[in-house]
Amino acid sequence: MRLIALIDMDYFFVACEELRHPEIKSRPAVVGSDPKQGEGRGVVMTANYAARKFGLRSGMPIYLAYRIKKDAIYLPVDFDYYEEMSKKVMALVKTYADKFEQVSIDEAFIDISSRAKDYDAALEQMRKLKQEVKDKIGLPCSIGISTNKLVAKMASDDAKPDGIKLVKEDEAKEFLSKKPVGDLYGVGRKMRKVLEDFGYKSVGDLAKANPVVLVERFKSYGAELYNYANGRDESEVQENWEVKSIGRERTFERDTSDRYEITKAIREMSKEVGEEMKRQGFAFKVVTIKLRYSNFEENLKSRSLTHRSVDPEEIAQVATQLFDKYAETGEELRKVGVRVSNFAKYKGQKRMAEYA
Ligand code: DCP
Ligand code: CA
Ligand code: CA
Repeated sequence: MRLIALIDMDYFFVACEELRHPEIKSRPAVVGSDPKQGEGRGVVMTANYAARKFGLRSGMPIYLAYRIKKDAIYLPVDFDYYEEMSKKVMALVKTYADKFEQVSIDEAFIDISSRAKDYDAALEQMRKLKQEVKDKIGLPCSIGISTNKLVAKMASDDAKPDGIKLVKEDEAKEFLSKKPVGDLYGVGRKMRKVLEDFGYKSVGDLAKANPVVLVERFKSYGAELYNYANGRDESEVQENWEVKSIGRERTFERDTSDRYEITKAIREMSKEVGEEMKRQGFAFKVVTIKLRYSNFEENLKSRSLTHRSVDPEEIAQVATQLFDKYAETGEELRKVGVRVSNFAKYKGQKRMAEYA
């Protein structure tokens, strides 16, 4: 029997902040952009559970959060620190794994089949892991355990916060069936609406649907939906997690502040990067632009997508947006660069492989 667990850190960025600022514990706290007294742009990256009680959520405009809860604690984002904590957590998680696949900064799948001979053993090991993460690192996490990745992931959502949930193979279908269709792994907001309009309100509705109809409506995605709704997922925990990057840089013949010329260069480089990425069969999650000014000052700006993408067009889009957002108007540029990073091996038509 396969046994797979998904470890996901609870309210990760704020939990990291609580660790170094214990005084904010138990108070509503948010990591995100500066709310600037309700005038701030940007969003809430995450909120602790005390803040979630007031409706504060990841992705919510920061000014809105501020209107709802002025006296919450608003903290700026410190990625380097969260990365450092993430590395510590992942190193520990790895020691419990036959196979280890990190899928985002705060989340990893592990295959524990050869170490845990049955459900009880799996539970016991994961309890120990959870305790160790708490004792050695000081952070709370939630763990889902099942016989495949899909159900392990959804079990971990159920276990939140600070819990463990085991869903046995013969319980998986029942476990999933009551969930709203939007909770099914890989179903985003748009897809949820489409599915609901077709009358599939719960995962159970999808599981009972005629697969032929689903494939007619949604092509290969329909088949995947049907399998997922029925708790079936054969995909393996992918050990060969690679982090690498592909980039291009261009130095202008003469320093320029001409937006047209610069974005044209960005688009061309994005296209090249996209082609190279395709050739290598990878997907990216982070787009970075490099701006070097006439005075040789250099500026790197990145954006992380919420999903992994293989779309070259998206590189150009994000890179141009970054340029428009961060380039100082009128400043002349000597050089501009585009880079994509944070790859996972791209396995064919895997539209639902958006774990992060
Ligand atoms: N994050 C982000 N942008 C988002 C969502 C999340 O930058 N739209 C960041 C902040 C989170 C971290 O990624 O702390 C992990 O995201 P999760 O979705 O796992 O959410 P949390 O860990 O914050 O909360 P939960 O306890 O629900 O897992
Ligand atoms: Ca999390
Ligand atoms: Ca996560």
